[in-house]
Amino acid sequence: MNVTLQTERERTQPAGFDIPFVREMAEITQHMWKNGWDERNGGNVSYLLKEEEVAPYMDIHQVIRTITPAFSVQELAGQYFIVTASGKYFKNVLADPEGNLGVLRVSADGQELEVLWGLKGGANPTSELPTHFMSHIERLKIDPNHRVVMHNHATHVLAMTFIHELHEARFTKTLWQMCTECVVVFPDGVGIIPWMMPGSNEIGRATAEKMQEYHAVIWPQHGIFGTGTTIDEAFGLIETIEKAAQVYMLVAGHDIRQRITDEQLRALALQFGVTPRPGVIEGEPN
Ligand code: 2HA
Ligand code: ZN
Repeated sequence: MNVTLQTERERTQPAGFDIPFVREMAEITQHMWKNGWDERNGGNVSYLLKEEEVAPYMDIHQVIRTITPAFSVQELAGQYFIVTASGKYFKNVLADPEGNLGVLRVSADGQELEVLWGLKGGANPTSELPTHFMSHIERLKIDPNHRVVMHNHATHVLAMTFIHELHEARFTKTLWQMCTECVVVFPDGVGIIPWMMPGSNEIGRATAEKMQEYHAVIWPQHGIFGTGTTIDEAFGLIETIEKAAQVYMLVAGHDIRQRITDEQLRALALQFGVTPRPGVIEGEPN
């Protein structure tokens, strides 16, 4: 009886659902889509995997095909990633992980990507791969446990970039002031780059440079990049920033009768043992 049920369940699961990191990617992209952050083919995720996590589920000696990216990444040679595919819709990942996700290994010389699973039907890795890889490189220098880079078009973050000045410290302070727990969740604040062409190596370099100091980077009139040691952490960071931006968009233009004070921000940091980025609470000259 149990055997029959098991078989039935397996039959109704999309291919790949037995692989924990595939399932995690399929579920998180569905959450992002349901939040309205990933219209059409918007958004991309890359997740650094350990060889011992990958090997039980696929033949790591069987390269399905190789892809030559427009940039070389010696720093990531031999590393394994699961990534979302270019031009594919987050809406569809859950039903067809193999067509919308791919597991790749960076070749030993850092010049090629070796596809080990997925990217069915000739799909390619995300168009934002330069930003993802360059950001992984920078975050890993700071935190050896870093694993995840996540991009989406979080609605209120995007809206806020139209009406708030794009000054990192002042933008960060506004976000911290919107929800009590913000300063605790992202004490390093948010980095902001100028508007740039998506998909380019240039936006990759500019974003990665900010990643030397920030876990999250905002692309004006486009969206946000969040990073973390787990899918949950990167998602939770974006969720928290988005919530703050939503509150900002709700209160902007209204009479503010009370707010979180600078003293309260400092007290929160002390209570939760975090160090707020210097120059944010007190403001900085310029
Ligand atoms: O199309 O979000 O930034 C995917 C994107 C590009
Ligand atoms: Zn985007």
